[in-house]
Amino acid sequence: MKQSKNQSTIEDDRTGESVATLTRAIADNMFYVQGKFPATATENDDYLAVAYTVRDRLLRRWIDTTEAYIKNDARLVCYLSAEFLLGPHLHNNLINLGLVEPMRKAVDSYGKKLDDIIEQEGEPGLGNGGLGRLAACYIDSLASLQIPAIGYGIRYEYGIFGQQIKDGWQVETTDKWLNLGNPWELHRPERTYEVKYGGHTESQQDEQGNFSVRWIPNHAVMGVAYDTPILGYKVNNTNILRLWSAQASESFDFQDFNAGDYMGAVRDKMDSENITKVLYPNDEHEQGKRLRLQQQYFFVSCSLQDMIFIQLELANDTLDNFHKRFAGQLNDTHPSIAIAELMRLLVDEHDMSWDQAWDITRHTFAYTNHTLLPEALETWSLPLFKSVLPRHLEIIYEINRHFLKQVKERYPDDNERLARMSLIDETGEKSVRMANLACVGSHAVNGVAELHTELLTATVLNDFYDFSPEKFSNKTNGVTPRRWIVLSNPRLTALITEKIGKSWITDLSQLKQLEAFADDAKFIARWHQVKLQNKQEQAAFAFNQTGVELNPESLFDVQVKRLHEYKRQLLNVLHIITLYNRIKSDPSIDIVPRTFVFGGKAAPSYFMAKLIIKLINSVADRVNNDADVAGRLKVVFIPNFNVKLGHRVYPMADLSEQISTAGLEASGTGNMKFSMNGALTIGTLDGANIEIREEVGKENFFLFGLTAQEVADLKEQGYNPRDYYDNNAVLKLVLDQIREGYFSKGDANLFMPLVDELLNHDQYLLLADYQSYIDAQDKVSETWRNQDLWTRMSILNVARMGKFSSDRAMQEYCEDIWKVKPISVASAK
Ligand code: 26Q
Repeated sequence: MKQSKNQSTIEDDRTGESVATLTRAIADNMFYVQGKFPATATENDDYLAVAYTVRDRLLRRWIDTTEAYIKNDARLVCYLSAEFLLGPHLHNNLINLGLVEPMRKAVDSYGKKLDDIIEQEGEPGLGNGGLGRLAACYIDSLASLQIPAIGYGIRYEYGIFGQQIKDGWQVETTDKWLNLGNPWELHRPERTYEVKYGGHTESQQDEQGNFSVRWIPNHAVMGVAYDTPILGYKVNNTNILRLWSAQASESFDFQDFNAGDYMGAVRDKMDSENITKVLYPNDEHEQGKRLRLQQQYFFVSCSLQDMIFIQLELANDTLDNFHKRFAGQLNDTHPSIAIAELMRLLVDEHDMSWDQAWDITRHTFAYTNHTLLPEALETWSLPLFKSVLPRHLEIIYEINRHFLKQVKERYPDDNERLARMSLIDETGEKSVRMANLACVGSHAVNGVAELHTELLTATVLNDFYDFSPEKFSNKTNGVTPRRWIVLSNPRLTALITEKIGKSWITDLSQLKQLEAFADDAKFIARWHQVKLQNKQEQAAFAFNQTGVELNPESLFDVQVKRLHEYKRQLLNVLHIITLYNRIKSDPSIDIVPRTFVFGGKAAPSYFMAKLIIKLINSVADRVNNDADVAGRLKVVFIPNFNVKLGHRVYPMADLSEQISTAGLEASGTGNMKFSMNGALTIGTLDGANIEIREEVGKENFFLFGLTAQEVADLKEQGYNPRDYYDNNAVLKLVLDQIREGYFSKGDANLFMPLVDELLNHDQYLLLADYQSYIDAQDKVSETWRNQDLWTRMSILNVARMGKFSSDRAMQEYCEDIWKVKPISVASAK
């Protein structure tokens, strides 16, 4: 800051926070960073100028943060994740800086609207769904809690595909998110590492008889860092998200292998850069794709080399203390090759003994599991693995040898157990079991909700739990209240803050204070008004986008999440058709008006999920255009559900659909976002639903369906879905209609696969839960008729959601697993 002679202060253009300075800074960035002036500026230029102005203010804090962490010899969390589903940055950063209102005025002075500029930002869709979004919430909380942390991941050139709906079907488009430039990232070419692939290994012995292994790869790729600053809420701490981008390694390919073959060399270059080209759009495991393994190893190797660089060069420490410097968290098994890679780096490249390296590795890593579906556990066939990572396969064999020796000592005559716990699956096509590797190479393993952790330790990871129960713990997921309340629901934020102040934003348990107003008629009326205004705003938006007219007074019944059979969007459809049939058989029936909202992407190769999307849109067609319905039921499918649309959807919902088959949804996090925004939940006893219901009170939650235990028992004794079809005339009619083409203009083939699956297998027990679901929905409607009661329940839901802040989750990881402490960063200004 400069001081002028008369002592009045002139703010620096890049750090000042007054309206006048921000106004100047916007023009300055437009001119000197973008080379534009008002007459040539596009809407995107307006956005970029504001974004650069915000970024300048982050960079100041980022430098202060790095200095503070180095000075304090900080212990660092390294969150390794193949996905970070960030959502747009601008609004979030303005909130965290406390600069929304000054920036609004600065933008006003150019005759523009800040809301339009915020809307202009696209989103980095570098994730599929829950797991990727969780990583984004966690890095927000870590910065807000002042925990030194780095997020490590992949800078996909194409993120999750865009979804269009054409004739009711999902059509995919590519996500060119970098096309208009990304003002939030900094290219760090000086942080570039080599990543090797393929080839073979050779062992050698030196004069002392020491054995060592040399890996002779046949290919190498360079990984270049791109850093995005992640600022905490109203603190100076600015952590980094470091994403790796693949670049061809000229020296390697051009000189060593391709002399004389210029075209071949260029092709190799293109192949190299393919590694970070595109995000795999499956949110459950897709079997054995070479490129996927290359991606995983690529970002893990870059990240570990970077951590070693930090340890040796920035912290001036030794590798003996690596595990004291870093807590490495593996977000599912996707980065679990890190265990073998750290061993390789320490033993092969830094000459450490196997035993010391293993000690360091185990103390460095911890593993979070996100799935119970046994078919979703990651494995790699041995031939594929060996051809991509021959040295790592040897290391995994060696880890396995040491490990199985211990197992054998503990369970001398239990060969079956040995076979189950082996890192190598020898039944059928031999493969590497990444979950086993992750368990063995980590000092802590956790599930993401209480039920999930219970089932994990009782089923898929039971042997590992038996072997080392002390490693296992539960860490129930959470979501960040900054993005999922403050940013997305300004009306609710204002009302809450008016009543209880703003401490809830960083201590969500403070919402408890709202309970005192749950019976206050005036407060109830205002709460109701907030929800209604949110619905009106989104109804207007939807009308604008699609021409569909929504009734804001109707009950907004919402299910947004990836399309999956186990998430049972189809059960929701069965309910809609049931209501429709009630109207058809008595058009004058008194029925609660409902708007059914769906959103979510189906993996492009997932036939059944795509057919469910088509069914939703076909039912919408029929219901929305039937004169008998008279607008009392509306069905809409929001195309391309993403973080940005989430900002609109959660605040407008009255009812949150969390209806997965019990025992299959590890946690769910959308369930938390809805309830925090005042929606009531209709749900099964699955994932975090159970804990949400415990917190908000069972009288404020619409429960239905079989428990996980009952599901298992029913399957055990032989489940026959046809029994339910034969014994329930209402259900029978619904299924017959779908089958006979009632929703497909007479085409009796179209939806046959869906009905066939329900009648012959019904793997996810929709028919078993149907009646219970309908009964619960009827109770929902009944409750809705008493609007004051409904609103009271809504208030109590929000008041009691404190537990589900990602701040709480991160604090638990910090204390129980990572053993890291906050470091507060003073302002340099
Ligand atoms: C793996 C290998 C190859 C290709 C793709 C994948 C892959 C990618 C993404 C496998 C799984 C995912 C994502 C899984 C996921 O999002 N799981 C969800 O995690 C949430 C956060 O813990 C939970 O709330 C959800 O219950 C869980 O389904």
